[in-house]
Amino acid sequence: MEQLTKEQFIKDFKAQLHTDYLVDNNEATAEEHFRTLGKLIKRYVMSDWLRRRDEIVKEQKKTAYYFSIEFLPGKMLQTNLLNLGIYDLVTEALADINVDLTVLVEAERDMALGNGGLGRLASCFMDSLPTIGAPGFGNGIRYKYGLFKQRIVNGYQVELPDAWLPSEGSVWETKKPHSAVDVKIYGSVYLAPQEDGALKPIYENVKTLHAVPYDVIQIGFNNGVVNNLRLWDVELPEKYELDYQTLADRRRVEDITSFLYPDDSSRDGQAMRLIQEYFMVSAGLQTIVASYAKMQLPMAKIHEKVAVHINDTHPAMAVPELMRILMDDYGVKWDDAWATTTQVMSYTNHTVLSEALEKWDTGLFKEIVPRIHQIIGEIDRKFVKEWAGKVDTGIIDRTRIVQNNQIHMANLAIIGGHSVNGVAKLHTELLIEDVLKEFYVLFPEKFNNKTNGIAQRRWSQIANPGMSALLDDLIGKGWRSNIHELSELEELLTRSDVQTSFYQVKQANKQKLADYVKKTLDIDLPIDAIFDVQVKRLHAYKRQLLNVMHIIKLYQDLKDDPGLEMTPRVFIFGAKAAPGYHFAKSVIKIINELANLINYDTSLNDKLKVVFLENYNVSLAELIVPAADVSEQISTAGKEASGTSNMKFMMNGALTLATLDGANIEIKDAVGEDNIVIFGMDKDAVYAHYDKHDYNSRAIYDSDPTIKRVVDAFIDGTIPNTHYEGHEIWDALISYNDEYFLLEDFTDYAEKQAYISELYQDKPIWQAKVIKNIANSGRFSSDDTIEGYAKDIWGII
Ligand code: B1H
Repeated sequence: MEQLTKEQFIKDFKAQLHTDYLVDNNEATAEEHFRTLGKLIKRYVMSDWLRRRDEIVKEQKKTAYYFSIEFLPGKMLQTNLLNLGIYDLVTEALADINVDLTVLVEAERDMALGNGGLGRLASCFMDSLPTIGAPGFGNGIRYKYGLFKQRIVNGYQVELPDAWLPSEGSVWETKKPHSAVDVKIYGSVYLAPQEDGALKPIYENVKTLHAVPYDVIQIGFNNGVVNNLRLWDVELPEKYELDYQTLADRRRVEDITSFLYPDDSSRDGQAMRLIQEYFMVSAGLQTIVASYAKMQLPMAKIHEKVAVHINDTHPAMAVPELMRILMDDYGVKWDDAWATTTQVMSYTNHTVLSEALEKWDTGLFKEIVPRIHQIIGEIDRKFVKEWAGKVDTGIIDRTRIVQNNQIHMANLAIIGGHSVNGVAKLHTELLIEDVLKEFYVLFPEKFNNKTNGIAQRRWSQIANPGMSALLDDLIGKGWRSNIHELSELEELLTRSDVQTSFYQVKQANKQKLADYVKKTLDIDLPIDAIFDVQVKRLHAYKRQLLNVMHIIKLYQDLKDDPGLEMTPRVFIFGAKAAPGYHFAKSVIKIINELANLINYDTSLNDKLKVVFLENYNVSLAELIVPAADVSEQISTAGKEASGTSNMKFMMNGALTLATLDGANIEIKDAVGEDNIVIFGMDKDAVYAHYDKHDYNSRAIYDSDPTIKRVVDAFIDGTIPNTHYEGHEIWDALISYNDEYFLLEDFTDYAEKQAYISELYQDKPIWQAKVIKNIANSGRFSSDDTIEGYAKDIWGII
């Protein structure tokens, strides 16, 4: 954008307010101020945006399209101001006319079109792609309702719809009706032989959906590059309105883009989800192929200009859909279409949990996407034929796409692409050695690792202005554009004035969070206590319950001996449970009742507090992460593919208490063993139990009185109002043999927690470790991660 002055900005801002709302600055609401600023930002970047588009077309740049059923940007105002380089200017200009930027920031609704880490990662990539100047665009769904809003009522989770989208639409998007495409579902299809011998698909009784794109600006950091996140909405095509005569018919169509499915990591196949997946894939690919066609290059070489990334299996229908478009719409022969399709496609796996590997009944495919069903059948048949006689038939049986009348989406994505990556070193190893080992026999060259990263600007400069100002003082401002300069802190680890400054910043951030807790929950948090935080989706494998067991132990210790010397602790939780995930909801109830028990027990002398923050989301994370002293990353080893909050906490100077799982291992490698606290079984120990079938939680329970007492607290009335939930949990731990090995890891966990309490007392040592973590967090920048994708997988830079 062109050079902007404060005066010009104020003029623009007031004029925009007049145009849109017919109000003067002093009459406008925060919402009106926010939208006005958003519109101005869009106006300021418009020339960059158009130039970017023209440049890609003119230079015929190879472009990557990141297909994801989830994007979780949170709020965009601050990021956009920062990346445009006008954050300070706008803050000051607004202050001059008595407008407080922080109030405008609050007025923006979180865009929560994702469940958790997977969607947030996609949004970090959307920030990093333009920042490294790469032509990389997002492709997803414009859900009218994001992830549900969580309320806690009597300790229970209640889910409310998240109507995030104002009736005027999001201020960051631009509707593009002229770029709409039609997507066909249902009906039947048969292949009619043509005179030239080719087979032409003839469709009957199909339903046509009108897919309308909304383009959301993605601004690069200080480089004039603006990319695009394309989100698709469904409309009724006027041309086909006779297909949808009743209100109910119409509602069913509108429902396609109405909400995000809230089940992080597993779900059984609902038809609507399959339609969502196909809708987004088909609309995206039709557009991409049409714009390639304009280049007048051979269709069979589309891989030279286009890369499509399949983020988890949800967009895996991209493989057969590209085949369909190339063959049916552009007359490309199967073999040529297949050769180019496999070069276009690449896939990221995000989980090893077997329940999360998507499978669909063939019947549903046949009904909803009959042509895709046919093409998948053919891909499968050719795959089996190609490998027959070359490898063990068992391998073919287990790697083929169609098995027992089910379509295995991961198999489709792997067979139909040229790259498969995991999201942390350990995770990729596990894919190769275990989960996908038979694919590794067939296609070793496809496998590679891309450890996740985070958009560091949001998680440092925006979320933690106090720390950022301190960093400017200590090492200059260079770190703001080159995060690796944080390593200059290595020289300062033991300087006591520096330690004190970081401590003061942390205390101020803790006070800010404490103020929020006071306001929302009316609980007083002592900020000299250790703020010990576990925020993430609620899932048994993430082991929030292990954290709870430790809190129960501390509570019991303090009740036994009220005079016990103990570093005060505040345990902070934030977690949404999938609405149908019974066990997870019971854990939430337990945490809330335990919090009630502990927070109002004056005999504990404020040594222990427990807080469950409702509706954990990106914005809340930006408040919580900078205030944490301890980052709980305690999943059963081998289960958490990567984790990304672990990186955010590290960058904000929390010490990580972790199992050797996911990216925790790489954090350990970055800071060294002395600057992270590791406990529990590693992946080999976990796998040894699987191999030998020798885990016995009851034996541990029977032989360890401390553990027995903690586990029994779930059923002996210690925690009020949890009769039902307590028994459910006791049963999971004892009767059902503790699937995630909490009991085995408990003792080490509690010991390492005691060690942390001791460590915190020694400020110089603690602070040196804190600074060491910040100094080494630069390697988890998503700018670097995405550069790896762009070079190694997509070949776009
Ligand atoms: C991750 C999911 C996921 N892995 C299915 N898998 C979903 C799977 O709605 N669905 O159907 C939703 C989400 N999410 C997470 O991805 C991993 O658990 C994290 O460890 C990882 O950091 C994150 C990003 O790679």
